[in-house]
Amino acid sequence: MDDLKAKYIAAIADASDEAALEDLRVQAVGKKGEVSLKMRELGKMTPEERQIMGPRLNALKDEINSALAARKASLADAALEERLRSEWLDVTLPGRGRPAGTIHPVSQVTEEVTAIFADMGFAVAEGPQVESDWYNFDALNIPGHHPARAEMDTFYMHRAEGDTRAPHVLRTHTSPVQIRSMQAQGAPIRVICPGRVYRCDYDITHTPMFHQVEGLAIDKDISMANLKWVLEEFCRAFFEVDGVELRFRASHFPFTEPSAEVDIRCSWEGGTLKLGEGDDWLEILGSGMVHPKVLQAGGIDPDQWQGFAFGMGIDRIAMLKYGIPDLRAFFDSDLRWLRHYGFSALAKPTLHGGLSA
Ligand code: 2NM
Repeated sequence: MDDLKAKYIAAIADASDEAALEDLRVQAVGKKGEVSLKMRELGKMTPEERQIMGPRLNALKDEINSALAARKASLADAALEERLRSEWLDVTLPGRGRPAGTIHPVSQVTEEVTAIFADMGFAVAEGPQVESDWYNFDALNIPGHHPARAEMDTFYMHRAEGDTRAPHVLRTHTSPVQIRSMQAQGAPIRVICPGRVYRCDYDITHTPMFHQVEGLAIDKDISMANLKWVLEEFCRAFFEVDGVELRFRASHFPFTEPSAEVDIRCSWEGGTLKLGEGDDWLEILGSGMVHPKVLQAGGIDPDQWQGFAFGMGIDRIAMLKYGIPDLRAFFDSDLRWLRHYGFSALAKPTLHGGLSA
C-alpha cells in the first residue's frame, strides 16, 4: 500500500494537465482502479485483517483524491497566471491613431446650411429623386416646349413600348419637394429642401448628379425685402465674413416673378478668392417671388398668400468656401482627396460652436 501511495502521489505531482490527472484518477480510484480493486479484496479477508486494511484503504483513497484536487487547483492557478501574463494590457497607453473616415464636404456644407436656416425658422423637407414630370415641370410653370424639358437636359425614366402613362424623370431641381410641402402643409410655410438633383451634363463645372438647396417662405406679406435680408444673413453666416455685400440682378425663371440672380462681392487678388471685398462679383444664387401659378399648383391661394423662393448649388458653395478647385473630384471617392478635404465626424456644425470649426 505504501508503494501504491508513493506511485500515485508522485504521478499526480508530475501530471502536466487536466487530462493526465483524469487518467490517473481512473487508474487509481476509478471503478476498476487499483485502489478500488484492492477494496474488493476486503471481502475475502478475515474480520481482523479487514479491520486493519479497511480504514487504511479508505485513507489511501482519500489521500489520492485530495492530491488530485490539489493538483487540479494548482494547474488551474498556473493557467490563470499564464493568461494574465500573456494577455496583459496597459490600459493607460495613449490610443493609436487609426485611419478614420471623414465627413464629405457636401455633407458638411448641407449641415452648415441647415443650421443657418433652422436658426431663421426654416424646417427641412425631403422628397423622391424620381419624380413625375408634373411635379418636376408643370407645377413649376415650366411649359412643355421649355428647353429644360428637352431630352438633352433631363434624364427620362425608361418606359416599356406602348406605355402611355405620364413620363417620370430624375428631378432636375429640388423644387418638386417644395410643391409637395405646400400641398401637405399649406400656408404659412418656411422650408428648405437640400438634396441630389440630376441633369444630363458633364464638363469641368458640371456633373450629371449634383446637390442643391432650395428655400421657400410663404406668408401674408412676405416681400423681396425679406428675401434680401434672409439671403444676406445666410451669406454672412455661411461664408463667415461680416462685410458681405450682395447684388440683385433682374433675371427670369418660370417659377418666380419677379426673379433675381444674386451675386456676392469678391476679389481674385493674387489668384485667391476673397469674399466681401474687391471689385468682382460672383454669382451664387437664383431667387424671386413665387409665381401665382406655382402657389396654385401647391394648393395655396395666391390672392391671400405670397412669398419668396431661392435655389443654390451646394457643391458650388462648398468649392467657394473651402477652396476646392475641381468639381469632378467630389464624386471620385479618392481616399486621399477625402482625407484632405473631409471634416471631422465629431465636429458638428452649429451656429454657437462655429460652422466649420
Ligand atoms: C431657383 C431660383 C428661383 C425656387 C422656386 C421654388 C418653388 F417651388 F417654391 F416655386 N423653389 N425654388 C427657385 C426660385 C429656385 O433656383 C435657382
